[in-house]
Amino acid sequence: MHRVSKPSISLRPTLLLLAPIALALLAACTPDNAQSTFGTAGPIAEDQANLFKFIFWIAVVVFVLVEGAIIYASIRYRQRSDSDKRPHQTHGNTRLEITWTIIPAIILIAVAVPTLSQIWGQQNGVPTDQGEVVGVEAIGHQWWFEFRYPDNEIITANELHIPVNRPVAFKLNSQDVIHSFWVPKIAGKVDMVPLNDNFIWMIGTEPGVFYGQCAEFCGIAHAHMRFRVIVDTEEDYQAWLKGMHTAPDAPTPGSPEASGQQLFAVNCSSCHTNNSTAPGSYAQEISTQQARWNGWLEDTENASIVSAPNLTHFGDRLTLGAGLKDLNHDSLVGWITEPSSVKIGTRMQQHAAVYDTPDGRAKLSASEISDIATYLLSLKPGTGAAAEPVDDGGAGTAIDAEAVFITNCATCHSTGADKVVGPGLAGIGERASGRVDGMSADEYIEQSIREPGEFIVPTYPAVMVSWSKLGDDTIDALVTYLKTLK
Ligand code: HEC
Ligand code: HEC
Ligand SMILES: [Cu+2]
Repeated sequence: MHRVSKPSISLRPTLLLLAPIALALLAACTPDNAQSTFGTAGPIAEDQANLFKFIFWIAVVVFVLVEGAIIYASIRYRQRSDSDKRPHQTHGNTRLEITWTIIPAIILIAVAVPTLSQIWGQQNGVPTDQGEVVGVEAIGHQWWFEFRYPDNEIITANELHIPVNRPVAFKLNSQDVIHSFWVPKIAGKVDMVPLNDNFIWMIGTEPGVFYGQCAEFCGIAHAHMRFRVIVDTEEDYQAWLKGMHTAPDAPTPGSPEASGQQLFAVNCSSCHTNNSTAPGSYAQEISTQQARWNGWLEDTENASIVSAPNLTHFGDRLTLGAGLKDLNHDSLVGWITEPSSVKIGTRMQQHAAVYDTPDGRAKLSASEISDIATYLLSLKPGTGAAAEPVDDGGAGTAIDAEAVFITNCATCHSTGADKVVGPGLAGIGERASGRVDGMSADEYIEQSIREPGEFIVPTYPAVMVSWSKLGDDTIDALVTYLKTLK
């Protein structure tokens, strides 16, 4: 025994230091942790956790037997004194070799059977015998997630509502990046790949808020993009669906919300839709999102428009910046003031005209930013007391074309010469008649509003969508108003 050397002293502090680190890392595995795969809340995650445990215990038995044999042999047959001779050396023992080939083969088969049957089961498509299936299209973006409910005509971002105990069938794809879609406690993971649809289904069996996570390194903001899956009771889910089709109450004139609404229309609505509650707005948002994306693709460096999260009923959300921060007035003010200080690599600050300043901070005063935040937080399903203030200009009453312009157009057009997303509209009355052969100024301006795709002003992106929904009277008033811009 006197030959056994003790571990050198210097190892001990290292071990002492490593122990708490290892413990801290292991603590991340407790079932309570938001992203632990052990505290499961859905059948797929549960099957996967059970399979893991099954394989783990087989591995433990193999480990104990093999390591035990090694330790036993090295103690039992160690060299005890200088006079000990080397034991007799043997080579080749058919019976032993067959044994230790067959045993691992049996173990591997035992592991393969449940693994393969689970993979098959989950690939087999969404179960149709467990309640009405909810269809969701999840789309990856740099650096956030878009969720579309085609059957309910709802678009939202970064927070997904699903009903408890009903299967949800996801179609996964991506715009410009490869993410891996993963909800650790419920199901996962499948890649979201551009130009390619992948599928996954899941069932949430407990109401609550669950973390989603991109599980594949995708770029600079990989660590800063999460999403939430909110598993609702059937009642809450139906209320959510209904709420997403209920417009918010109009802000009281003169309130911070009203000022925020105006500022949002001018500075933010080129990229963010925040009123997709009316019938038809689902299809409109999909084509608008596509137009924003085309606009960005045309000039990825200098584009002043890019596809962005839909902010309808943003005040009902729990988080900000793709699950990065809890949503409240402070965090929202921080985001609007300087998005990149919250999230590295975000395209919002890179591309929005409102951050086109020497120091990159918003061209907005602190009180303006606070008003926008107050307004966004006020966006919730309304009590139905007041109608949506936008768009119709109030049939019957005199139409305030300037107000219609500020609400719907100013986010992309200045009334002077400056380019924002589209051309500055000063002088449009004069140049309009020369744009298209045989078209009068009025005809051209009206066409620009109703069918902007018919003539694209050279060097500009084709991001403008049709505004026919404003109605004939409002469009007439807009044409008259635009011709006054000098
Ligand atoms: C050039 C397009 C663009 C403009 C203009 C723009 N944004 Fe954004 N915004 C984005 C993009 C892209 C994201 C997603 C950022 C991310 O998560 O990486 C975003 C994210 C957000 C979010 C977080 C959304 C969520 O689901 O968590 C809020 C809130 C927001 N923007 C508010 C505003 C406000 C307020 C303005 C106007 C002052 C504005 N944005 C102007 C592109 C834009
Ligand atoms: C999402 C940004 C965006 C919005 C919102 C938008 N436009 Fe445009 N608009 C553009 C762009 C970009 C162009 C130039 C490319 C083209 O011809 O489509 C343009 C072109 C035009 C033109 C032709 C200008 C010229 O010099 O020939 C007119 C007129 C016009 N828009 C009016 C409007 C009106 C009125 C509204 C509101 C009802 C509006 N736009 C809303 C982006 C937008
Ligand atoms: Cu990712």
